[in-house]
Amino acid sequence: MTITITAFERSPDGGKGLARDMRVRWALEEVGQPYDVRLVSFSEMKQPEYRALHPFGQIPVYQEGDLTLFESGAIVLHIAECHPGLLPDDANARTRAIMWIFAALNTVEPPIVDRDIAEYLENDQTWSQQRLRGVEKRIHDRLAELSVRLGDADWLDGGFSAGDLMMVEVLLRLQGSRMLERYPNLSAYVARAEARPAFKRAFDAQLAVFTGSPTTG
Ligand code: GTB
Repeated sequence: MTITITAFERSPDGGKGLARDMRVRWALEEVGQPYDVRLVSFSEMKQPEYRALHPFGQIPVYQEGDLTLFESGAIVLHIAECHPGLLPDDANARTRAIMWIFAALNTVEPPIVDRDIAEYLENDQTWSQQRLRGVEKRIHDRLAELSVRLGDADWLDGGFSAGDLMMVEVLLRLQGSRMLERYPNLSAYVARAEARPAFKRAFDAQLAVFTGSPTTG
């Protein structure tokens, strides 16, 4: 059955892979599932037809037969559960990998998103620098804790899993901030993930939207 995802017609990041279609593309590449991409404009995302698919008018949407999903975490989990490659077979290890997806989205990502908001949307406010410092402290607390847990392991819990995919996606949003540099093991963790052929294929596919090449994964 054909899988179709939505992505920005023009991502504000100019193809750096920071929009949330990237994590879905990467998961599909990891499990070897081909997919089509429907590019949408900001105005199209706010139309009733699109909101019928995604109530918040955002990307990504995932469609497969009569299944329509929004929320990148739910989409990646669905892909991981339907195809081998992103979740371990052992039941406990599988649940722990899912736990790491939630940890990435619920515990690590929120202050990172807050930082982008403080830096780009609130920078004209008198309190923005103070806010930025507070948010960066929260991020460093999380990174330090994550760094201790990862230690010198390659991945968070055994082999590469959807939990690592999501955690790396979240950490990648810090690129440009230099915040990861203080944690050599986290920097190496991200680099290790970026070196995966599936990551590269996904990255190139989203970049191709900007260079005019085909957008099918
Ligand atoms: N919780 C949802 C999920 O995980 O799927 C969040 C989805 C979401 O935030 N989608 C964003 C969107 O559609 C794109 S990814 N925004 C349009 C809108 O809300 O109107 C967030 C994003 C956008 C741009 C950059 N960037 O340019 O660096 C990075 C991340």
